[in-house]
Amino acid sequence: MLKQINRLFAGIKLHSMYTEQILTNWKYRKYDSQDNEEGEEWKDSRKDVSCTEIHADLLANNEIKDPFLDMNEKEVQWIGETDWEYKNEFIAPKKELKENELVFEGLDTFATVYLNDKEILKTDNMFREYQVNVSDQLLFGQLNTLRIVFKSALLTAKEIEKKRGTLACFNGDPCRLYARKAQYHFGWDWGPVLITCGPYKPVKLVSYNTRVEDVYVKIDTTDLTKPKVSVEATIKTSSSSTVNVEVVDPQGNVIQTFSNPIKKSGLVSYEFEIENPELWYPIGHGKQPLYDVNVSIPSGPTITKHVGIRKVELIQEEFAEQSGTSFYFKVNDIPIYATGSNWIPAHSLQTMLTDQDYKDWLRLTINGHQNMIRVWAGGYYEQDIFYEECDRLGIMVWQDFMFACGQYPGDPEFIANVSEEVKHQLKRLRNHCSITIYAGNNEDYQVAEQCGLEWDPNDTSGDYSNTTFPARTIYETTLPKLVSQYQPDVPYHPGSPWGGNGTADPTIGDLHQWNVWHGSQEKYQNWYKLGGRFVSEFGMEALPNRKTYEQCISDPTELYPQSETVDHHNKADGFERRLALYVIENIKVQGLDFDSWIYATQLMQAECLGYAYRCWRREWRGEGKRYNGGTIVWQINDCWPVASWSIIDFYKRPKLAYYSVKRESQPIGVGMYRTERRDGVVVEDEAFGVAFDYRPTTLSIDLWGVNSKTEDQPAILKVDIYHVTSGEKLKSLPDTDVVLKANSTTEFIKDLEIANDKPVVVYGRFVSKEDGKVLAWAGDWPQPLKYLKFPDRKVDVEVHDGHITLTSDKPVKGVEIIVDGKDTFLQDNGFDLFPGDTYTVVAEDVKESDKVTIRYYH
Ligand code: BMA
Repeated sequence: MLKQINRLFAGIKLHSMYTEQILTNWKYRKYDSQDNEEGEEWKDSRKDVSCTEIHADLLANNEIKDPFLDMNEKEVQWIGETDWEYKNEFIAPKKELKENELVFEGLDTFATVYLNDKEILKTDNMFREYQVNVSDQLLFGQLNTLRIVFKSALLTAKEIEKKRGTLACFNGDPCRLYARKAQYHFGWDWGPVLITCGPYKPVKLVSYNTRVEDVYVKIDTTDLTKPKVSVEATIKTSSSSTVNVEVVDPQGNVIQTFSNPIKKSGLVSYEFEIENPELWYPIGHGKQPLYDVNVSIPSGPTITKHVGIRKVELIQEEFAEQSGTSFYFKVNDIPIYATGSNWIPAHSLQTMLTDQDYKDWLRLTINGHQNMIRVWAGGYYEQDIFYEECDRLGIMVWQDFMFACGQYPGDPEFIANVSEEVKHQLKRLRNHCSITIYAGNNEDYQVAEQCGLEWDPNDTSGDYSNTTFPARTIYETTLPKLVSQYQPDVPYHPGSPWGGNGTADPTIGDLHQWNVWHGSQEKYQNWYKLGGRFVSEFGMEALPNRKTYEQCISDPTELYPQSETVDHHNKADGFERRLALYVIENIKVQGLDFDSWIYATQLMQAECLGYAYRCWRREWRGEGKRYNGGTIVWQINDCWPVASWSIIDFYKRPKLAYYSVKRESQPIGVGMYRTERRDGVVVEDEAFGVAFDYRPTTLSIDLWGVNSKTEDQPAILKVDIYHVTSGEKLKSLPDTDVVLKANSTTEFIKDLEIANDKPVVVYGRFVSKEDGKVLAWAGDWPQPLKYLKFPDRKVDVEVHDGHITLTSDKPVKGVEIIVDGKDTFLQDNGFDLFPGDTYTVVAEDVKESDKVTIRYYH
């Protein structure tokens, strides 16, 4: 018993005026409403875990097969249709402190909570925190039993749906729209149906006389040289006490202290200015200094907020030479081009993610030269560690509110529930300087358009509850009001996409460009025509790494491209046809063996996404001409092992596209684009051999430089032109002195005509004027790649500790390095090689003794 009591006390933080006990070691069982007392036997939940979910517990106890393996997902559907019960037995402290609260940081989702068999709470929103004062129910100094019944979210949502009607949506069972629960649990076009439940965030018993409930460090950055800081602490107290505030600069020097007596609950605030503060910048534009603000009460815990001082603005201004308005961010008055990714939950069961997983993912993000991540609306408001890392690393966060692809309700009760959710989340997130924009929803306006809901843009009354698009009230009234009240320093955008003349307007607002893959299934060579002011979604699928399939498919005879299990691990509508379409249009397939197909889809995805970044980033043309302000790929990650649009798979293995996006997002880059013309008219789709027009075409090249730094970059521009088939160098342009203008693109070559009688690859690079080092390089290849032949190539590879070097005698496309038998992170992969260059790929874990194989396009 002593041992058990020790274990029960393990999570307690003790201060004489304050104790906090996080409940761990839950028990669970199926809930039986008829025979509750003598229901099934209780089973131990995962040991020493405070946040859990039913699938994770059943898996840990071998009660179910791994839903990620093979097609087991189908066999675990009963879990989501079952009611579950969790129990925690804990010893409460002796009654020494007046107030005793149970704080539920997150319950997923339809829960009824009993303390010592008395109902104390009912919940219906996993994104809210609930606090219950239990001073009258708690057995002080004794064993208490907390029991939580989780009703099946699927069946509960279906019941509501039956009463209120089926609503329109893309992805998942439409009943999900009635459940304030992570929407991807209901299945998505990249995610399994795993409708889980449980105390997925900490449940804690807090006892106190006085406690600091919340701290907001509000910073007015109107004058960046002297920002006004106000530390607002929300105090709950039943006696008099003192609040202490201490402000520490990034070097660790205490720069402000305050100490004030308090007599009652409420808000206390302290105001001061910081002269010439150290400002926080997104990565690539400066440092990420953080000030610590410590708030405490005597013999209570200290609450620390790590805050960055920065000003963020969303710039939507008219152009002189184009219609519409810009859409880009300024941080501390500096325009920032956003290159980034969309983020989905990194696991179907959030509690199975570790802090290290989040750190790894965000490291991969910045390693890929990405400076923005969009927390997409169908998952969660992410865990604290996610935002802490973004603050630390300098990643701007585009934060959606959690409404995705649907016709959500908008009645007063639903709005009241959502308002509580949003207040809680804004309070939780508002000290994170990485938050750069809030957006109302994902694609709900698109649902309105496509499903013919009532959406009259001229109706600005603010109350749309009597229309078939009632949630417009949430996006256009509730949310902007709450953002301006709780976090006024961050811009709000009603939806993603949103702006202008409908969601597809390329001249105003952001755009989800899905006419490659979905929609009209354009060729990806046409990305240049498909851009917008800020492309917050676009993507292309590819299969994950072979090792990933070997991990999630146990039957080796299923490891082929069209097997039922491989297909099960792809949730996208029509994926077979669409993948085939884009591969067949572009890549010569060597065979339909698994490795060749994986490589073909990955090379195709890499080419496709690289093109998009290249074309749209070109439109960052400097002051007054920032026609495109950002490119955010769908999607960086996966929530299980699957073939999807991700550029890194579930097991954190980058696909080749991760690297093409990385190359196109470098601070200094070469951009190139070729145009074919017939009689001076641009040949578009016809160039692929569809047309019956056999008149000769001319070929011309544009070349530009990209510089995201705040200083001009002088360089020497070198351009070589090679015949692809023979590998012979046909021509070199004279070296030119150039200057890549700061924080913009600079055009250097416009419509340079080159002979079009053979397939040629143009190899462009900027080299440093000082030491001749290559600053950036790129190759522009004839399209489509499937027509090209690469006879007699010879690529030499040398493996050293920490790096691999490669040389080739002729131009080579899409070199993939595979380190046999281990997962080694490579700094580049899937790149091209040109004769005369020795290309070094850094790979920290690689050893000279490792066996390395390579493959390249043909
Ligand atoms: C987007 C997203 C997701 C979806 C993706 C791929 O528009 O918002 O809903 O997974 O398309 O279809």
